[in-house]
Formats: sequence, C-alpha cells, structure tokens
Amino acid sequence: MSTPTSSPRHAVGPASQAAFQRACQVMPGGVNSPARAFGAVGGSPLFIRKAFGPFLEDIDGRSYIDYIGSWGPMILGHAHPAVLEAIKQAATLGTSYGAPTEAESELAEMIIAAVPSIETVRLVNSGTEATMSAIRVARGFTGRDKVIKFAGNYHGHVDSLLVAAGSSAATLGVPDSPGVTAGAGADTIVLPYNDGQAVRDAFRKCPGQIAAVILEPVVGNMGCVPPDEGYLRALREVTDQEGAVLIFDEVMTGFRLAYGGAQQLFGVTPDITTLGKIVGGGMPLGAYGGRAEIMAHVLPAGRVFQAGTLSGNPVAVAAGTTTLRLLRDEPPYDDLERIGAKLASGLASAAAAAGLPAQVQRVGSMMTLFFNEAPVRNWTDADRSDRERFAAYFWGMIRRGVYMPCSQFEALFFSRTHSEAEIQATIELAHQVCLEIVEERS
Ligand code: KE4
Repeated sequence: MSTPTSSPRHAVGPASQAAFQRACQVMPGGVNSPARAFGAVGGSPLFIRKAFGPFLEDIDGRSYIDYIGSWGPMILGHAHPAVLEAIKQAATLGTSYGAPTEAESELAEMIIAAVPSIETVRLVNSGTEATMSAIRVARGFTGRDKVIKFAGNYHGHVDSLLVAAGSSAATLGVPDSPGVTAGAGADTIVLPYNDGQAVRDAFRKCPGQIAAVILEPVVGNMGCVPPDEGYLRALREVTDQEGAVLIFDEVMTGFRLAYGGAQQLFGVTPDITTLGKIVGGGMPLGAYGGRAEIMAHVLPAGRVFQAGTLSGNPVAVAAGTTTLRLLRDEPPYDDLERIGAKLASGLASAAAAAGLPAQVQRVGSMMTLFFNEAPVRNWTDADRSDRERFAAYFWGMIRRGVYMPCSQFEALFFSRTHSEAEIQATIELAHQVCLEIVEERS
C-alpha cells in the first residue's frame, strides 16, 4: 500500500528533521515541553522560524494557519505590533530588577477590574506556579489537607495535581507521572468531571478534611469539554456548605472566553482563580488571586510561603498589560464567537460528509474535534476517542498547511487575526482530509 499522504514522513521538512536530531542530543525528547513533541501523532515536530498574525512559518519555509496559538496566549495573533513595542520599551529600561515596580500594580489593578473573583492577586511566572500556590494558600487558609481534582483536568506539573492529569500527561500516557510519590498524591482525591454527586459524596466521606476543589471551568486538557448545565453552580454550593475553597483554574479560559473568563461567562464566582497564557501576552507570566481574606495569608502579608526571582518581571508585565488593555478596549469576543461557530460547523460537516463519527465541542474560541461516536462529558468518554484517526487527521492538515493541536486531548485556539479566508480554507482542507482518511482506511 502506498504511504498514506497523511503520514508524518512527508510532512516534516529536512531542516526540521535535522533540527530535531540536533535537539534530541541535548534536550530530553528534543523539546522543552512534551505537549509540542508530536508524540501522540507520531513523527517529529516542526521547528518554527517565525510567527505573525494567524500564521506560523517553519524552518523549511513552510507556512501554516496556526490553531495552537502557543497553546492559548496568542488571542491577539502572533507578533502584535503594540505588544512587541511594549516589550521593546520595557526591555530598554532593564529586563529584571528584583524590586517592585508600579507596572506590576497596574497589571494587578487590571486583573482585579476584569476577574469577578479577584480582590487581590499575586503575579508568578507560569500557570503551574499559579495552581501550585493556589492549592498551598487554600490549605493554609482552611487548615485542611485534601484537594479534589478531576480526571482529565490538567493544572500544570504540580506533584500533587499530576494525578489523572490531562494535556500531554494524558496524551503521552503518564497521567500519574513516575517520580510523583504516593505521599505527594495521598491528599488528592480524583473524581469524574461533570458529576456533582461524586463531589458531594467525597465531602460526606471526608468531613472537614477537604481544603479545596480545583477544576478547569471549561476543560481544554482532555479536549474541549464544557461543564454540564448547573455543574459549576453545584460545585459553588457544596464548597460553600462545606467551607472548602473553590478554585477555577482559568489559565486557559481566562481572558479567552470573556474578558472576565469562564466565571463571567457562566456567572459562577470561585474563591480563587489561577491565570496564565493570555495574561502574559506570550511572555512567562501567571497569576493567582481571589478573596482578600484568603490572599491575606500569602507571605509577607500572611505566613503561606511563595516567592519567585522573576515574578512580576517588567518585560513580561509590559506584554501582559498591553494585551489586557487591547482586550478591554477593543473586545474581540463577539467576533471570536462568530468565527468559532463557523469553524465548528465546518469541521463537523467535513467529518459528517466523509461518514466519520465525530463530535465538535466548543466554547468561544476554544474547541476540539473528537473522533468519537458520542459527546464527551468526562475523561472516560474522551479516552474512547480514536487516537489513530486523529493522528491521520493531524498530519493530513499539516500537509495542507494547517497546524492543529498535536493531540486529541488538547483544544484548538484561534485569534482575532484569523479572517474569513483562513477559516474557509481550513474548512475546505478539512473536507479533503476527512475523505482521505476514509480512503486510506478502506
Ligand atoms: P504552564 O505551567 O504550562 O504555564 O500552565 C499549566 C496549566 C495550568 N492550567 C491549565 C488549565 C493549563 O491548560 C495549563 C497548561 N496548558 C498546556 C496545554 N494544554 C500547556 C502546553 C504545554 O504544557 O506545553
């Protein structure tokens, strides 16, 4: 049988292949994050030379319509002129001081004005730092040890949360990573997503022991899985009744689904919110914040330790502040909703026209095409998806100049720079790829 045109072999140019071989000599797996390793889809990753607007260009000179957007941050499109200018200006004044700046207060004030749950906020360097710190302060505030998380939710590589994790942990088959000790995970309770009764049962089994419930209010890390109607409200009610801290991990959904994040969209206010990705405008920056009485426990105001050499870095803060200012003053969310509806409908039509069972699940400008017979409401459902078919779809789209997330268990993202032309082209190419998948299977 001829090599399927959707196979990886044809899709990765010689320069990327050579670059990957070089990288593998000096970095584990040749990458600095497994999510970009293409492990789940086979083949080797594309090495990128530059990005602008909705496009990536690899080192073989091939251009792609980009649907990962650096895994979420690039809602304004790549290399936005105002963001670049802000970075340049900040860098001319020095790249890091290790001392406070007014720029940090300005970004904090913007975050507080935007996110309903946040009364005070601490800036950190990544989403992982944000979730790790949020868990710690919730435990410090309540004096309790246990934390509830949900299978298929990913909150960064925090030991205690790398249990039944999503994203590249699920993609590469290490949702319970080696190196995470039984002790580190001993106080972590893992429940199925979209099951309010399971949460109530857990509180009944562990009265007065659960410090926090942490979740992705719209899951991106098992693919896009929205909360069932009433689910977030039910979590708010049970955590209120039980005196536990409700943490919305909005690293992905923050400033993406609305300027106030998923909590604004769904009208449910958590006690703590974690942020990353968009809040840094593509630079390393995360944040966690919430009720002032909880955040007052964070050192040096309180006694819960958390620190960071580059926290509130002036160059990253400049990128984040400029990004939030553009989102606040020229909200893209109505446009993103219109684009998202068109893309979702087009991708679903492409799979249906080829007779491929598929579910397209979307909230705003994050979505996933699941090769799955039934809707996906939790990890058990997601795990039934056809990984091999997804890999064929991924490579078929790459060969046609469309860079989709390299895993069935990731969401795709698009920006305000994705025009009708890119969306229409993507839909037409998806029709070709879905038909090709069927032909290659037959
Ligand atoms: P970082 O430490 O990667 O900045 O954020 C961790 C994190 C926390 N919470 C949520 C909901 C997240 O989605 C993430 C990171 N997301 C993945 C993509 N699904 C980052 C990509 C990667 O790991 O390279």
